[in-house]
Amino acid sequence: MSESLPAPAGLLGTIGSPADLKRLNPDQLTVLAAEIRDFLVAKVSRTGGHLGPNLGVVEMTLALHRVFDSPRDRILFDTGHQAYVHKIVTGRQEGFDLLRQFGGLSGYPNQAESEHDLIENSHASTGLSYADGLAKAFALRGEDRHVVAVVGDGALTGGMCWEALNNIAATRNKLVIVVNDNGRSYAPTIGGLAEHLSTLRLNPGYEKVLELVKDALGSTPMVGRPVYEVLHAVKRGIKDAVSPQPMFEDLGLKYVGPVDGHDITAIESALRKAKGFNAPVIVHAVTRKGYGYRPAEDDEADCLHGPSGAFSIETGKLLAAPAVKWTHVFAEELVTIAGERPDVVGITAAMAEPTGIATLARKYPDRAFDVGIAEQHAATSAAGFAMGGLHPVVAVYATFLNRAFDQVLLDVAMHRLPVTFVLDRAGITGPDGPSHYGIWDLSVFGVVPGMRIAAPRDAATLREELREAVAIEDGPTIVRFPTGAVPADLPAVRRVGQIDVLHDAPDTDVLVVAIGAFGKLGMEVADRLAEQGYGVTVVDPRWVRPAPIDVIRFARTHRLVVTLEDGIRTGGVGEAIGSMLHEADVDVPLLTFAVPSGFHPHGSRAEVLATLRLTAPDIVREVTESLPEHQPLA
Ligand SMILES: Cc1ncc(C[n+]2csc(CCOP(=O)(O)OP(=O)(O)O)c2C)c(N)n1
Repeated sequence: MSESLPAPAGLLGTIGSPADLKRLNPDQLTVLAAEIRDFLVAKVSRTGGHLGPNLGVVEMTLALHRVFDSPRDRILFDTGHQAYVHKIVTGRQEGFDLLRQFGGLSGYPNQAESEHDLIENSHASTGLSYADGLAKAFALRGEDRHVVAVVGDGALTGGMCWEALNNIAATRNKLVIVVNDNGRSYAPTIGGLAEHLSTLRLNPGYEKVLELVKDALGSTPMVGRPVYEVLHAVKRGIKDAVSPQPMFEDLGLKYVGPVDGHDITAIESALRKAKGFNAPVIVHAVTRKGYGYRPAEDDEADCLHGPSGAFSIETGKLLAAPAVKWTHVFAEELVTIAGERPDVVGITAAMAEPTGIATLARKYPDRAFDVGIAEQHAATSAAGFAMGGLHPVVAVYATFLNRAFDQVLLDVAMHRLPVTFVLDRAGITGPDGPSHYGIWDLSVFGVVPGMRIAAPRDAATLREELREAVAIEDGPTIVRFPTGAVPADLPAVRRVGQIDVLHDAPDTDVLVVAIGAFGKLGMEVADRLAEQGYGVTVVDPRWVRPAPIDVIRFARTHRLVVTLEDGIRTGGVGEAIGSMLHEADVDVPLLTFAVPSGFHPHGSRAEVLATLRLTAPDIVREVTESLPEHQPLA
């Protein structure tokens, strides 16, 4: 936890709410923007957090709060990682000392923090759908309020945005969509849309031509028709004449831009124009990620998108010594496997560096595919790769595969296709909070017929289980592991069937089934129980779905079975083991330690696990309470 910095002086110290912004003149706004950048760099350099995206939206956010009347008008942030400036001008400057820390300010909009916040979900490409529904609700209720959605060019690569635009185009609601176009997701945004936006960026006179085209064609009020027209190129002849393609106009949406998102007067006037239109409008703002802070602007990889902890203000480099992370182990092993297996390809959804697919891309550029923020497409295109004779490895954060459940179930598993999903950041991840926790995968994907899920406990088992996964050719696999530094290897004393025995005991009181990275926790529990005289066996099933059948024979010789998993209890591995034991008529009591169902607040991983009582002392207490006397089995 960082000790607090002095309260901001200067103009920033006088800004307690959006009303205070409305009193400032253009010169003062320029000074304020500079102060906000200094504030952001100073605070985030102590706590870590989303820096580059917020440095890029300073002027835009000031303009939004001057032109619109929040919270009466609703300002929505797609993804929400770029809402720090919004927090700063809505009375939350003091909270930044504890940004993303336990009990402190959330890294995303949060309704409990402020009446100015609405969307708490940090998954991308949802903002326009919320905005469409909200604007329709205001219209139906007769409320004269604007809805404003800020969406990045990266988020626009997600299909939901296009479903939303298709619907929004058919309305006449007061909805302003601000496209924050910095040309980047983490890395430069990829794909046809990105190329199209960059052409627009370079053609400031282009909008006038589009106006004429639109007036000539009239609007298209029917849901579905605008996209139909784009897809079927009804307007192709005209479109070709005014190249580049009038993408947004073809959807039937008013378009303003491109406007320089760092020119406060220009962005403000574009927003006022959009507000006055009283129907859906797209304002295309061109910004620079990391603007005004040299180390972020110069950072080719991701413009200091989200430093994970404290960093040097001078250099932008993290202060903590670099550690070998789970992601690195996966990335290196994937490259080795790809060297042996020309059929193995990698897929990432806009997160090449954070998931390690970038390492594969550097070695085998033709075999690594970034599909944009499009996890559903990633899954079904992986099915296509597999149908075409390859073995795709789709690397995503555990939390983001949830939205591709149907694709994994029916497009991949029903066809028994060899696709390996690698779920990074599984379990309780920490500072990003509830919508980034990867705690649902074991339950959600556990119900997929034919799905096999491995949960490695260390670097050695990650390498081994990844190899086993890509060797499976008759159905999909998941390999899931947590965030952060990979722990020291925890070697098995022996292997029984698929199961690794981590600790054998002469007496057989308690069988601890430790899933994945909870192997270390299982050993701590065993040590503490052994100190109290209990005989404890610790096993790691390695493959947890389908339920690990070899656990049955261990369970028969113990008085209590304890399962430990970094995922939700409902439908989790512990419950599956319970059903399996029941069906096998093994009548041994079972204690399942797992994450309770719920949306748990942010903090460090250790702090959150402690509040959930997933620590060795808590587990030992419960175990001993349920086993008052410890006599070994006869
Ligand atoms: C469904 C989903 N997939 C991946 C992510 C991870 N992610 C967070 S921000 C981001 C890039 C967003 O780019 P953009 O919308 O252009 O915003 P910028 O950071 O450039 O301001 C990604 C991929 C996410 N939040 N949600």
